[in-house]
Amino acid sequence: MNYHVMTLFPDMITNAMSESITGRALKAGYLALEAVNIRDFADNKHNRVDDYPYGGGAGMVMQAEPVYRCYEDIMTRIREQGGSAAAKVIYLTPQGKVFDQQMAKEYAKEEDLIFLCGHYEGIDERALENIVTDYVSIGDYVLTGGELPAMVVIDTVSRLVPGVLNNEESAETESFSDGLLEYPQYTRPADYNGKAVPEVLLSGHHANIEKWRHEKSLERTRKFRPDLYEAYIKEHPEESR
Ligand code: 6GU
Repeated sequence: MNYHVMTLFPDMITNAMSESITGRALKAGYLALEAVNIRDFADNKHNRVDDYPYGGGAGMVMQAEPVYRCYEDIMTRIREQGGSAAAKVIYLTPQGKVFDQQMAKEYAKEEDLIFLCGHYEGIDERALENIVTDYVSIGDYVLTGGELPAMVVIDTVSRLVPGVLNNEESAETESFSDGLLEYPQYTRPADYNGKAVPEVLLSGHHANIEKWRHEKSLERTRKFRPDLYEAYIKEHPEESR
């Protein structure tokens, strides 16, 4: 998977992605990441990429031309490396479709993903019309820019890319893979300040442990995410109680 991020803050992206599991996968070559500074494509000697909004109003708007030239620069490299001329361009915006695990699964099939991070009051609509294929939000709240949302999408997609997780970290039994929240986990000591680990987990009886974990998943999902619980029960009516 090759990620290309258009941003005014490239260090924010490369620094965060170089840590932990994504950092390991970048080093091992399962992932590649370039953060391209939109400011490098400014057409004036002050490297300004924003201007006042037509029609007035608060804040500044990112200009179309530097964004478009940055995109062309990235597409040239993708073509040189034999990538798809139809690479998706994901614009991070609170106006977008709310990101979920299903969207991550679809993105993980792509060879290249291009992210466009806005700042100020937004980006000139004409640049968006020309290049953006997907408008994506990460939830109903407002952030200062698209960098954190881009990293949320990249992190989520990355753990679905083959090779990124090892067997122990494997994606399979975790929250949302079957539409339920994860069951509680425990490690040593067996007694922590008078709080004991549930007996069944010490029993070595694997069928009982699986049953207990599934019950805990159901219980939690019903309590904290009734929306997910209802959807799960629709698919598995025999588990209703
Ligand atoms: Cl994608 N961008 C910004 N600026 N704020 C957000 C968001 C995106 N998703 C939720 N809030």
